[in-house]
Amino acid sequence: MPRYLDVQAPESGVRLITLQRPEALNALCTELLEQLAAELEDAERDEHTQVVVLTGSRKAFAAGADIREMAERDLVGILNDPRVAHWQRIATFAKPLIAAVNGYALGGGCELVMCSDIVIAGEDARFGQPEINLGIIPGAGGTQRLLRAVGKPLAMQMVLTGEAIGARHALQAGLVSEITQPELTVERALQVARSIAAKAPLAVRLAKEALLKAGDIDLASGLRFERHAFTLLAGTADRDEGVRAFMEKRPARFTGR
Ligand code: DAK
Repeated sequence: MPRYLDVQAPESGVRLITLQRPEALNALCTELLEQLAAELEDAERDEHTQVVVLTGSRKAFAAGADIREMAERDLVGILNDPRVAHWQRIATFAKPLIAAVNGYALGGGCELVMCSDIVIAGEDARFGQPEINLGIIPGAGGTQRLLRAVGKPLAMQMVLTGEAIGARHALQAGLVSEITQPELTVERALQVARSIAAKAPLAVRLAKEALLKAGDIDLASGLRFERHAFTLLAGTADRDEGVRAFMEKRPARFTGR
């Protein structure tokens, strides 16, 4: 099976995953999704990895599911689709995931962006859910996460027309967190990753979990979760170290305990 990912560790605590299927604009074939899910699981188990940066090429972050592969699947194939499990594993990655996006992020590519926690986009990035042009709808969370991210009118417009939006519009709508020059996208994402990787790992993990709950559950339950997580962190060595480092006017040295 070809390897569709390039994996580097350019900074301490940071894993950089680059999608590499240029001949199909990083279309997300089953093998690529399987490799990505496995890589994220490995990163989650690895105590030296605190943050993952995910990127594609200058032309495409990912142009969606592999349409050629879709053409070969009948209804039974769709019911037993292994991609459902791969997407589930990707969407539940517990450590921070930063997408560095240039070019096309369409269909499953846009859904991959929305599974990420922080999105740094090049000025030329394009985000869209064009599935309607193929007679289908988004299948990896596109209707649900897009509406939560950008609100009803824009989500409806994007999903029902299939038309993509540019990086500035995506920033204004809340789909991305920051825009850079295209050649600086990965560098900026790594800078953000480095900053997060220097924090207390348990606090980072629980902060991500608490923030994601805000989109899923009612306010009272979310506040309860926050209180429990806050109390739990109060008993960690890293909390003692963080407070002590502040008093001693020095950088904290967190150990993940
Ligand atoms: N799949 C397969 N090949 C693709 C592809 C794709 N999505 N996108 C591009 N390619 C291939 C092209 O076929 C072409 O290959 P050759 O013909 O050279 O062999 C090569 O990449 C270069 O593409 P173009 O020649 O088309 O390049 P252009 O610059 O002219 O156009 C484009 C770029 C991105 C506008 C265009 O390629 C395009 O419209 N691509 C399709 C975009 C699209 O419709 N994406 C949505 C796919 S549906 C599921 C979860 C998720 C999904 C489904 C199920 N489950 C959990 C069950 C998601 C569905 C989708 O994403």
